[in-house]
Order: sequence, then structure tokens, then C-alpha cells
Amino acid sequence: MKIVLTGDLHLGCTSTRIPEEWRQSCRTVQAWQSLVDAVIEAKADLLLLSGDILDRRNQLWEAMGPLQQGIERLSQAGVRCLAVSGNHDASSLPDLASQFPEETFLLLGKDGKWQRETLCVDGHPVLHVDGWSFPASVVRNDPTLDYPESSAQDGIPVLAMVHGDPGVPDSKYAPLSLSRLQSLPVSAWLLGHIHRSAYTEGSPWILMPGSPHPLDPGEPGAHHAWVCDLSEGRLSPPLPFCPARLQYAALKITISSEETASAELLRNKIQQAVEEHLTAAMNLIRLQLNGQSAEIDAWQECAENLKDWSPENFRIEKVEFSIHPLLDLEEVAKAGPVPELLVNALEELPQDLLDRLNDLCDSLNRQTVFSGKELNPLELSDLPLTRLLEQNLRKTLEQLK
Ligand SMILES: [Mn+2]
Repeated sequence: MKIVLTGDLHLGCTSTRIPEEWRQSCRTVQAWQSLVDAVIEAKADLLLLSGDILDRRNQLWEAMGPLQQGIERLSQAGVRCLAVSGNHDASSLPDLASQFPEETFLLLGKDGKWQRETLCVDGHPVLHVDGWSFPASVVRNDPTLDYPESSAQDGIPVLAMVHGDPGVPDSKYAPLSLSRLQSLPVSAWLLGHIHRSAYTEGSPWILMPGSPHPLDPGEPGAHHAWVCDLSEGRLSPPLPFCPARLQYAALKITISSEETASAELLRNKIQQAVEEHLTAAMNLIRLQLNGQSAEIDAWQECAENLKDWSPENFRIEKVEFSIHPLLDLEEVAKAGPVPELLVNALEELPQDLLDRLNDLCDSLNRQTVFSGKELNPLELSDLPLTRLLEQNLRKTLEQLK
């Protein structure tokens, strides 16, 4: 049995900051239609949807039609859908589910009560799917606290689905704990809510599928659905399935001081980096240009021209220009006590300033918005303030020269 797993489609939304000519292909409704095609093509048996299928804020009624049509197409191809609702579709998904027979589309765990559906092949039970749905858009308790552990023990694999916020105990979107999830008697967990995917190996394995299509530059990297196999009573670990056509990406290009400023050279460097690192059909790039050069103005103009460049598979969304004038710091330091102080500060920021910046990092890392989102903790070099300081020090030194 082949099972496709996904969630957080947010049907009704369109990816932000994209060029007009990409708009049509960057609608989540379009991504859903591509996913339905891929599921049918792969001859999957089951599609599991882990909540926030519909977006509460965007084009809800326009999204309903394509969702219904997709479910019908899947049903005609013999693919059944099982879903749970999330904070965005706590009220809209039950409405949708009521329009379909349970053999076509089943919403599990309505009203916040765990529900089990047992799937059979040739009349024999092969898989239990347990699910819990958001009863309202805010849920402050961990839904797995009511998970009925006693019903699980009959040797048949159990795949459990729940939408929620792992590692954020005070979340208003169903706080979950990975260690509690792993302690429960199931074979695998399909979660939803966080748009960046995360896979935790083990028994049970835990999959946060991430959104199958990225929505804004805050969701960089590859996005896709997942697929796993059930054979001989075992669920295989999930693998990527149906890659998103769009990817938000950051790219760093370094200019060396020997290179003469040239639009063609810059474009070649970018093209090469895209070929090496980016695989999506459409890549929206935040470019960082680094290095030192005697031709700052010329490079600046080359960077400026990038916004009129429209290659087939990528666009430059934004350029962070960090090419600095060639500066002999040793020479500059000799000019007097103030330049010396500034050169020293550029090489190593004064300790009291570093301490204060580190405190700022710490306090940002303690905010719940960072913890539990599987983001790496912020470091000093991530702070725009640190970069700004360095840039300003450089500027001052350039003027002193
Ligand atoms: Mn959510």
C-alpha cells in the first residue's frame, strides 16, 4: 500500500514576492492540482492530509471548488483521502467533509475527539489511521494527552495524525511534545502546522511534512509532499514526493579584487551557482554580493541591472550589496589614533559592545517564536545590527583614507 503524506497546503494563498508571470503557477490551488496528478500517476492508495488544507484568511470559497474537484478525481482513480483539520480549517474542513461519502474523504477526530479508521486489503485489516482535529482555531492543551493508548494493541501498524506545535508548551495551536509522541504506542506520526519539514527517525518515526509549496521568502529550501510504503505489516520511512515548482533561496556570490566589473561576469557567476545549488523549476533568489574591489560603482551598476534579468528558471528578488572598497587597513591605522581605534574595532568589536549584542541574541533566542520552530538559534553574525556596524565602520574608514 502506497501512502502519500502532506499538510499545510493553505489553499487560497499565492506565494508572495514572485514576478507576475509566475503568479498562476504559484497559487497553492495549482500546487494541489499537481499533487493530485502525481498521486494518481504514482498509483497511490491513500492520501493523508494533516490540517490547514484551507487557509482561513484567503479566498476560502474560491479554494473549496478545486479542493472538491481534486478529491473527486482521486476518488475516481481509487485513492481515498483521510484528513484532520488544523487551526486554519477547524470550521471549514468539516463542511467540506460532509459533502463526501466517508469512503472518498473522511475527516478524522471531529470535535477534538480521537477517532480510528481501519483500512483493509482483501477484507483483512492492514493499517489503523488515528486522527484528531482542531475543534476551534485555538487549542491550548496537548491533544495527545487524551490519546486512547489502550486501543492500539492488536499488532496492526498505527499511523496517527495530529496538527500542532511541537516543542512550544505555551502555544495556542495545540502544543505537542516530541518525547511524548515517541512514547505512545503507534508506528508513525504525521504532524502538521510548521511549514518547514522535519523528520525524526525512530519507532514511531515523526514526520512534520512542511508545506508542499512555499508561501514566502521565510520558507526557503526545497518543499514537497512525502510518500511511504506499507508492506508486510511495516511502514517504511517517508521519502520526498512531488517537489514544489517554486523555491525561495539565498545565494552568496563573492567577487575577487582581481576581477573587472562586468555584467556578463556577474550573470555567469550567478547562473553557475544556480545550476550547482538550485533544482526547482522556479527559484526566487536573495543574492548576497561579497568581496573587495576598486570598482564599487561599476559593480553596483551591474547589481542594479539584475532586476531586469528574466532567465527561465530564476529571478533575483533582492540584492544585498556587500562589496567593499580595497582598503589597506594597516596603512589606514597609521593615520592617527582615531583611525587606529576604528581599524581595531573592525577587526574585533569592543568587548562591551559584543557583550551587549550577545545579550540581545540570547533574549531573542528565548522568545517562543524561535524555540520549537526547528530554527537554529540566532548567532551574532545573523544580527543585521552586527553587519550594519561593520559596514558603517568601513564607510567611516573609507572617508578617513
Ligand atoms: Mn497550522
